[in-house]
Amino acid sequence: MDNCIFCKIIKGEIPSAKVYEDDLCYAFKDINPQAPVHVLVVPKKHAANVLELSDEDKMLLGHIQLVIGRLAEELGVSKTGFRVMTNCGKDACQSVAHLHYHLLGGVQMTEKMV
Ligand code: DGP
Repeated sequence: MDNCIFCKIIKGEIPSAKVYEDDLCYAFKDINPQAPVHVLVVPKKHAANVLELSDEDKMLLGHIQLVIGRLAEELGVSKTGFRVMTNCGKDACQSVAHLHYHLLGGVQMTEKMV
């Protein structure tokens, strides 16, 4: 998508601190980290959020889950714990309209999620 920040990051048109890349997804450090480990994992295919996904994306989504698990191990938070979240829409404060999963770890979080 032409005016999507994350599409531009994936294409290398905007610089990012890349953590991982394969044919289907791209992972990079969040510009405004909220934890010692704060990585965004995004599909290369543009979708605004989970509401734009369909049956044909099942394999992609499973793949992303596996990548997130592997990254948690590589980034050293798999034993201590980590949180994976995706914001969708206004009430969740989604600020970038390209589906992305926050991988957060390296700190003791609270039980509260909102
Ligand atoms: P969300 O609120 O769930 O839409 O999160 C969007 C995240 O994207 C937010 O934590 C900041 C991050 N972000 C926005 N623009 C950029 C950017 O240009 N580079 C990087 N690395 N992260 C960005």
